[in-house]
Amino acid sequence: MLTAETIAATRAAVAAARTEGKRIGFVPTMGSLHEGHLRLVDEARRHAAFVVMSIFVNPLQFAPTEDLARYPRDPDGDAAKAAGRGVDLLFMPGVGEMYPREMRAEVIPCALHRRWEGAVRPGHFAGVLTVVAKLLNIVQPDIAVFGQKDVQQATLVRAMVEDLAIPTTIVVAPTTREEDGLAMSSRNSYLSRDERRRALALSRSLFAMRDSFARGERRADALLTAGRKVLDDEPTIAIDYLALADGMTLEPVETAEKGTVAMIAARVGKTRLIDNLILGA
Ligand code: PAJ
Repeated sequence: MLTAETIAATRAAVAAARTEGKRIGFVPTMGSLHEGHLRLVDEARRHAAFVVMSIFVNPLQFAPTEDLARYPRDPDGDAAKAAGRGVDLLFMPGVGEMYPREMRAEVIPCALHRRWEGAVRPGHFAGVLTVVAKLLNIVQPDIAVFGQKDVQQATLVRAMVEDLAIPTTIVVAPTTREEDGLAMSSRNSYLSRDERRRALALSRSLFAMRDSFARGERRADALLTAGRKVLDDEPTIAIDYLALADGMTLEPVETAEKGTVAMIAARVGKTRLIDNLILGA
């Protein structure tokens, strides 16, 4: 595996792969890699002969009150995992390489950024889209893979790529879960044993909604009641939202159909977790 810390070295390595006629696949991450990230690499490999991964904890997408300083970091472990999974080029820039000065231009997300995660984390998606646009410009991949786990992020990235005519195809890969259903997340490492157990209420509430949908329920309020019933058993977690949204626009729906997304965000202790499921998938 090649590694690069600069934009210039990354561009040179990608250019060399292109000269060999290889398609370029890209998986952007913030590191602290888990199986969910590595399956995105597998997905990129299905589309591309040269797979680039980036690891960059992007300060632009963290509010001053958020967990930037304590975000888990494991550069050596990550490099070993990326190499083991067949990443061809690992781009690990420092903050000074990505943001050598205050930014003079940023990406403004569409109105969708005001809902769900954006409502709780103002400025978050502007920071995400700005860094993703910059990374896509550095790597210039044919395809880039994002996780369904962050459905609003994936939806906004798709919209940006379409609206700004960025010549990269966005692929969204399914959420990887622990055996007991908990969606994998770098932030799971913050959870104590007891919090880890309580966090299962998130996926369980989504599974309850999925089961109710499978039994034929289509009314959003009834499906949400089924989800909330599970959460009522775990009153120590603080729900930010539990919602049913259109799979394309992420606007709330009153009637669910195949492709509707059930979404949840909640705080377990100090840790904020999100999860979602596509109904009927
Ligand atoms: P990060 O949280 O490290 O996630 C990197 C990618 O992995 C994202 O596309 C995310 O949706 C995906 N991912 C995380 N957990 C997953 C899981 N359990 N199953 C499937 N995919 C999963 O998301 C970011 O970083 C950043 O916002 C980034 C896009 C890199 C921009 O800074």
